[in-house]
Amino acid sequence: MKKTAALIAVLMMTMAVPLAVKAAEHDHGSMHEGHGGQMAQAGKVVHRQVVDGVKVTFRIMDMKGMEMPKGIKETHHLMAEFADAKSGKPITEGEGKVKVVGPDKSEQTKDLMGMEGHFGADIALSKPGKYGVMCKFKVKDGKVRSSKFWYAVK
Ligand SMILES: [Cu+2]
Repeated sequence: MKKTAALIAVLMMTMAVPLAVKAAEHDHGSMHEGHGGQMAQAGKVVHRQVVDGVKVTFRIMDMKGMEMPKGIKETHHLMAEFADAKSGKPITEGEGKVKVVGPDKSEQTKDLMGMEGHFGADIALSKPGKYGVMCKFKVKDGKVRSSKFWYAVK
């Protein structure tokens, strides 16, 4: 009996570790509090593409009206979801970078952070016009893939 309790305690501890890591990843000083699956669905799909066997879906969510810390210039949340193009199975491990070129040619480069079911970054799309979004990402096979699209802000 005692042994079982100890085993459960160990199991709970090992389970708590990845959760703690996740929470830490989330804490990058932005709106990620309570940013779960529901919110991920709230973003509008702006680009979908299959790159070398990996399906990537980009969503952009306007953060207007959300509680943001003062002095933050980021206005939108960019989300990327990866899936195996053949099986449709989501790919939750990987890393990526995104570069956004604004209508005034200004550039911003952000790391995509692993979040619940997606990879995200906060970006500033504060001026109307066309933004070029370039994303480079690496999933478990180690191959670097890229995807780009245009996003217009009115
Ligand atoms: Cu996110």
